[in-house]
Amino acid sequence: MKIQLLVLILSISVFGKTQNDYSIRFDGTDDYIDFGNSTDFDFSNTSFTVGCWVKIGSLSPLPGIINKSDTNNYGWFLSIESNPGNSNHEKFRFSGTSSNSPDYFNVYSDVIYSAMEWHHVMAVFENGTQKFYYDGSIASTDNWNYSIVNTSTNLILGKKEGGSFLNGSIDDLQIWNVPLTQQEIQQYMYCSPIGNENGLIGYWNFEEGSGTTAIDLTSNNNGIINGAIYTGNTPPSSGNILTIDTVNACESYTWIDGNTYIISNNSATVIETNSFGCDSVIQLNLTITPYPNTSIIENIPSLTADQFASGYQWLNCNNDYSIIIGETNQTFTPTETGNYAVAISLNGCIDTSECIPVNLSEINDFKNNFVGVYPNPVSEILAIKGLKKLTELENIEIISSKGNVLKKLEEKKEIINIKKLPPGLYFLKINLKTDAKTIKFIKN
Ligand SMILES: [Ca+2]
Ligand SMILES: [Ca+2]
Repeated sequence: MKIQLLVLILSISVFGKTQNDYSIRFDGTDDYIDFGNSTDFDFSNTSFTVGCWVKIGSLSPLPGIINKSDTNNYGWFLSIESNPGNSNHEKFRFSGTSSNSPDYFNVYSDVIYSAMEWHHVMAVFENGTQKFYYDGSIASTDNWNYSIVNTSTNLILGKKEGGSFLNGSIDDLQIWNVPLTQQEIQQYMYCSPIGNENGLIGYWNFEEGSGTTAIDLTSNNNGIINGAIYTGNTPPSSGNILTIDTVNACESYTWIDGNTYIISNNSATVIETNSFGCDSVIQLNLTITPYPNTSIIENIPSLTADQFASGYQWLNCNNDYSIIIGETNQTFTPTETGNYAVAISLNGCIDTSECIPVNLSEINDFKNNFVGVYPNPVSEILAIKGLKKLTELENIEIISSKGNVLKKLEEKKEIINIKKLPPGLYFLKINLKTDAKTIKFIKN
């Protein structure tokens, strides 16, 4: 019977991280994130949607947020309007500019911003229709039928080209090359995208927590962080809703989907509802390592593990599988009769062999059985003591002092008549299958 003594699971990740842990904070002096000058962000007259969660620390000076326009304001940008005396002063603004006349559009949030609050700003451009959504509600629209000028300016978060730096925090920056509906905007406001949604061409959730790379979860355009820092102050969005559950297991693993996997798997997914009521995808990344072979080669009294492995520990089955101190080699030779097993460690997985009985009392070696001759010197009858216990006996030889074999006995004969031998020195050689013993005697 094989007893599974030790089962080691290498490591199991702690998953369930469906919270939003970080946003990115800009100091209002010189911090920004540069996403480069990708044509992904040139829309001309094709539809797109852009926005983020934003929390402004100070409205003075009035900052840019996300910008793809040049110093002449050609291109598009999301900022806060700075125009004292204008009814839109200190409201969020989304603008695009063309070389045609009328040469720009503006859409605004409907309320003047109150500092130090998280708000969700999302703007949609369609040729002929532009909309500004503030906290998921439509705030204003414009109708403009021209193409936005494509600029060679890099896409920058945290400042307006030629304008002011942002003093505040940003999270869940998204750019889509499709016009999102209000329902979709409300959905992605709380339930963050994963990054593989159709039409999503840039999504940065700022969950790195450290470093100078803002990873684009659409894999298109990572940003280089210049001075901005991660903070734990986050908006009420779900953050990461794709969680990779990395598991290393031995032999097999039963996952939360109820399936027992016996080979590695990196595609299984389950969908759970997280604390925001959002569908949270958990994807398995499982590596299965087989247990080592635990067969034992029996060469009684020695036992040898068949498997070449990184570790061995021999165990005493008769004593509750206690460790036999110091017996950590591939081969083990017990000094007592008993039942023995070995725990074998390979690639981080440990398995234990079945117990092998070793009965030393049945072992016919000279180490465990006294064999001698008497009387010595002898005149006529030579008796061999202990011969009966040797079950592996091959033969018994009487050898002269010059090395000649004078007599060879194939049977287990305890009494030998040596009356005919001339007086002198002789040797009695007892040959076992794997051992031999020579005893000197004198014939009178
Ligand atoms: Ca975040
Ligand atoms: Ca700085």
